[in-house]
Amino acid sequence: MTVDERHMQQALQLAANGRGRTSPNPMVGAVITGSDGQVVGTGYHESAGGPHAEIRALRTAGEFAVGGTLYCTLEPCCHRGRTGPCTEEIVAAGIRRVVVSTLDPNPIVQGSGVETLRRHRIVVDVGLHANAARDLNFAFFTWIVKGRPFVIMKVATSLEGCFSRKGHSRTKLTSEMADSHVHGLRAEVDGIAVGSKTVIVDDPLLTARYVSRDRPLTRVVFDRRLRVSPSARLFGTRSAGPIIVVTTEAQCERESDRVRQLRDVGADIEVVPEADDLGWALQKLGKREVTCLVVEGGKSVHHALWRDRYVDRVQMFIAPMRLGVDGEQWLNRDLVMKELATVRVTNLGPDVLVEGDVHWNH
Ligand code: AOF
Ligand code: ZN
Repeated sequence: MTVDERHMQQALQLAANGRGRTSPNPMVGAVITGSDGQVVGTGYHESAGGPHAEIRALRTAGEFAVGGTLYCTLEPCCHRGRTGPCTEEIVAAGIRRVVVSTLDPNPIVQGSGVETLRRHRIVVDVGLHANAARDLNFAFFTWIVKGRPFVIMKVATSLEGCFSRKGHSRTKLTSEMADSHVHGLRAEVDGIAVGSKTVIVDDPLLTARYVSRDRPLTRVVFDRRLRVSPSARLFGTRSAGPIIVVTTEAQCERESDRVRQLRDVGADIEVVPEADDLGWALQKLGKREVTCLVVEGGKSVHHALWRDRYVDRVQMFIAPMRLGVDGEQWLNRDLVMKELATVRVTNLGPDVLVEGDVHWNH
């Protein structure tokens, strides 16, 4: 490993300290070496609104940054957002060289951070460990470019690909170990979505349990026909974060009483057109700064998201049991598998998690 690679590796590790806390901002890490090559400063972005990674690293380095090199997992920004432009401070600190892992796809940055640094005669190298830097921020990269959240389609199935027993409420398939993994995943995303049938049949809480999470979790119910009841347990969890019911304009007019009752129990109603309702819903969630959404079912929501190519990642938990003739099939698992570009398999006690990114969105 070269010296540059080693320092960028450290910057990537630092960036990951912000996991689950930086949204809607990316995770970013920075390392500064002084003119003698020794590490003199480190930092990472802790939360949106707080100082950027570079600024924190510059603060720890102080005057030792003069003549030094900055390693940064994302192109330094040159705009004024919640905080000021990093490029100005890098220049003012006397940094001589900047090694950037990947450009910032934010349309207001997108290469101009690098240009600004070069205009000030700072040597800039781009592309070291770029894939790792992009993997770290898959959600941010999708959201900032497409305006919609990164969509994870999550399902638990039996060996033969069934997700529940026909006509039964709540079929328990996975083990406790898989369940705690799911709650860990919920701690990192911005939102969880389900279809109205899942709320009616399973009456889930949709909260992140057994893990620490200190920011709100947005819960979304896709409910074109406004069937969800204001007495669903979900509406008792308003303190965990917003609860958004997505429905159509026509249904809102027809069911004005239901709309009022849902608002009374704390739901936000998002109205979308009939055509491409999911696409509109995702854009509206994007505007609410939901950068990563896990869709936990049911089958019809999964089917529609898959058909319209909004799924970015698939997570299939497979339990070692068969439901036989009683079982209700999920989507065609073989067809879904064929579209996955990268597949990872993890053992979770008796269950297996098969996870992959869908090639058409990558
Ligand atoms: C960096 N370093 O650590 C981060 C960056 O509202 P602001 O001022 O925090 O700016 C947010 C944008 O800045 C965000 O959309 C992304 O483009 C970039 N994030 N940039 O140089 C950092 N977190
Ligand atoms: Zn910045």
